[in-house]
Amino acid sequence: MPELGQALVRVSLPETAALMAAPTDGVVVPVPHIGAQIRDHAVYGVAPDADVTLTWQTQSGQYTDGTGYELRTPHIELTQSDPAKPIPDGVLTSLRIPPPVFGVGLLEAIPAMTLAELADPKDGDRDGISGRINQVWDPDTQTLAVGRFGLKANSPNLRHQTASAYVNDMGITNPMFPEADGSADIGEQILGENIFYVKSLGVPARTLVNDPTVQLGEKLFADANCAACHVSTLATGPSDVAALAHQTFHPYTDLLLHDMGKGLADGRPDFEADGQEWRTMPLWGLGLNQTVLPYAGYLHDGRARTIEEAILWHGGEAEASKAQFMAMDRRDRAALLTFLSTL
Ligand code: HEC
Ligand SMILES: [Ca+2]
Ligand SMILES: [Ca+2]
Repeated sequence: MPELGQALVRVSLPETAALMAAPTDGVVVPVPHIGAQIRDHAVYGVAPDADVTLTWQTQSGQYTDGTGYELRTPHIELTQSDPAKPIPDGVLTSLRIPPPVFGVGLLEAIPAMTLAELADPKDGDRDGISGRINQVWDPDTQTLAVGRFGLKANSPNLRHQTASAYVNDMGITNPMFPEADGSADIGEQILGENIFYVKSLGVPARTLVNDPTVQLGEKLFADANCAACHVSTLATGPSDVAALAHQTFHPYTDLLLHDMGKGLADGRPDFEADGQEWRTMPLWGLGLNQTVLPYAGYLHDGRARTIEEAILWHGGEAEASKAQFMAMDRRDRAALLTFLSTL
């Protein structure tokens, strides 16, 4: 899939009551012989899980001022030549791009209490926004924990996130996800060093903070209620890394799940996240995404080619914010996008 670079496809079977009772799996029921993720490449001598064909469907729309735009939706088709790994009818699929990994040490050190205070699952203040915490399984502690990482917040901490990336994205077994006989490709030391590496990756500084256009954009961001989900300022609690402890920082996320409408739905639940819910994406460093990776897209599956398209895809709890963006004149839209690109 050259257009998206490292895009990957998560798969699972529709949930069954029996499996839903097991908190370790959430509601993700792995596909027999394949697991929960398609590996469309493999090392020499091993067949890939399946081939993934990606096609795009485009649709056009208009801002209130009549300016036109075009959005594209991805469609994936899985084809299987290996009869030993049949793809069952009704398989649930979810196309994903890998999110940036800087700043995650700060996100991990936000006290769970802060996230609980930001959550408003029943929309008690009736602003149309009902963020909620994903409760997920932590294999280390064998308990449910607050989900923070992953596009549906299905991972409780960087140890789990890193270990599951090793096994799912690269097929490398490790102390948290070993082989059936208990052995593993890498040990505690390599896993630990990698966790420390992502944990300590710094966040790019904001630029042009005194520029009048950027300041206008920041005001419009607040006016359109974007900050109800993309929370600008949070603080860490204690941390085993001194540099991460008690820091005030600006991630532009609440780490909570929000219903983003049918347009962005993948229909594939993950723990308590349903098929329409996604974790608010942090917006820090946004303007550098395509500097780092020129073909990087936005949103969970990279469908948005620009920051502007990413906003136009917002629906569900973010419908009112999107409507405000669509009603802005050309100058205001440009100012908001300029602000976002300086984060
Ligand atoms: C109801 C909560 C909510 C509101 C309000 C909201 N967003 Fe979002 N935003 C999200 C979620 C959730 C995602 C991730 C969607 C996905 O994974 O596909 C997201 C993704 C984004 C992205 C893509 C980031 C990336 O790295 O790909 C941008 C840009 C963005 N939002 C900007 C805005 C702006 C600007 C506003 C106000 C006009 C806004 N959002 C309002 C929840 C919200
Ligand atoms: Ca609310
Ligand atoms: Ca909700």
